Amino acid sequence: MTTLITGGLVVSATGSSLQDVLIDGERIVALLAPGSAIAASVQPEVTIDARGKYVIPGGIDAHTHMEMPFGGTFASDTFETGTRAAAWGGTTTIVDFVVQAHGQRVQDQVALWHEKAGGNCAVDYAFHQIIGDVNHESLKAMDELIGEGITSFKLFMAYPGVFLSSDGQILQAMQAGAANGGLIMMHAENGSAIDVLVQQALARGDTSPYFHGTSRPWQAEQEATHRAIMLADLTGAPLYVVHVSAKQALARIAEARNAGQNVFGETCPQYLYLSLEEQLGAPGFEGAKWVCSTPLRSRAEGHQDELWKYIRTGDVTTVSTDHCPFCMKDQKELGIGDFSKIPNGIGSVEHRMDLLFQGVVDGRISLERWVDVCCTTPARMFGLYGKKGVIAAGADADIVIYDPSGHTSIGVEATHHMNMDYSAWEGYEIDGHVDVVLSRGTVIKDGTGYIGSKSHGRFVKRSLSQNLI
Ligand code: DUC
Ligand code: ZN
Ligand code: ZN
Repeated sequence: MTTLITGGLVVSATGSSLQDVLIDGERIVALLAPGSAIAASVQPEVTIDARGKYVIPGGIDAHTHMEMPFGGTFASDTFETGTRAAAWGGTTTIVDFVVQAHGQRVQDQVALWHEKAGGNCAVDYAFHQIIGDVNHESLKAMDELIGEGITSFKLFMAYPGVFLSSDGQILQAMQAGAANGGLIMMHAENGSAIDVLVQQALARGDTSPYFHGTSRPWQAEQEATHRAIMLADLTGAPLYVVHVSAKQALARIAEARNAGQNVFGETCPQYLYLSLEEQLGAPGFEGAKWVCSTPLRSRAEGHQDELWKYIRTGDVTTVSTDHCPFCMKDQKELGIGDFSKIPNGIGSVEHRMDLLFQGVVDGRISLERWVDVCCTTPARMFGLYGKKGVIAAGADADIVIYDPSGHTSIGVEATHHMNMDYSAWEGYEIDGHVDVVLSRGTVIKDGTGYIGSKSHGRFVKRSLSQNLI
């Protein structure tokens, strides 16, 4: 089947131009100058009119947790519901985290994740590996996983007793990464200090969701970020710091990058738009909707504006969602009277492309930077580039036709397709709209809605990062 997307403005990370995009089967085969003799000679089976719209690579959300076990419950989106929501929102690849906790075998967990995702995904998917128990066997598994297309490994400096690695364990895992080329991803918060602050807050009777934020202060994030950077420097491992929310942590990342170190920062839409005061501080138990870690930061301290700035400077390398949704009923409610029992996470996989496009409309980032942080650099960062993240001959035809004159109202009733009983983004109005979404040449969302299938998405083996300095 051949498809020609005509008349759209093709936006890449480096520039924008009017081009027709020719697709044959699952791949892009050519970009054609509109009105040229060659373009006129093409007789596609399907033509999609993209005049007045942007034609961009499908979004890559490099940080999701479908069905993640957390705090005695599971993230409420399955691979089926979560990837369908991703498709609605113009994300055509997710990279989800296989979880290895203490006492578990890495390879057993990888098999479990393949079982959960296989045959259930609306869009293509890949995996990172969480190493929650660094030991001889899991270090050996890191080498094996590189050959299986799982080329990045997340470690935790938070959650003592569950996922936290000691500095010695981090050092060992980084040495393994430096040797095998894998990318070390870090949840950088000082978990031991935070645990004491949490216990002290609860003892004072400060039990509401707001105190989740105040017991995870920016100092705990900056300190851990600094420690991770130093250990990476010591071992020569590249380092990707996930879900950075504190401006001070990003300043440290920027400093390491300026010194030439292979250090990268990721942030998420919630840290760009939402705050400690407005969301976590909402009346009663409402703030539980926004309990995630790292936490939302104070607007008075100006973290949000600084994070946008770091997207412009390039020190924020990618914007992912850390999609880890929980319903209020029976899930977030586990923490009524004790914020430390609220499952951590926010659902945004459906809204990332729109929320970041609003940053373009608001003059915070350029059109090209939008595509760069949401599509192209995630592909390069995680060994998907060429196949994903770019509109070029030979690439998978993962394409979003985005309407800058359209409108998207976000909310549970309005547009939401994630398996959640609330929206962290209720009432957000976006000056743009995901019109048509193609995954490997197949239209999976059009003006009528989602028209894909759960058997469409395939596991993508990733190569080593293509984005090191
Ligand atoms: N942070 C979250 O908010 N949820 C899942 C895990 C994490 O690190
Ligand atoms: Zn994390
Ligand atoms: Zn996460």
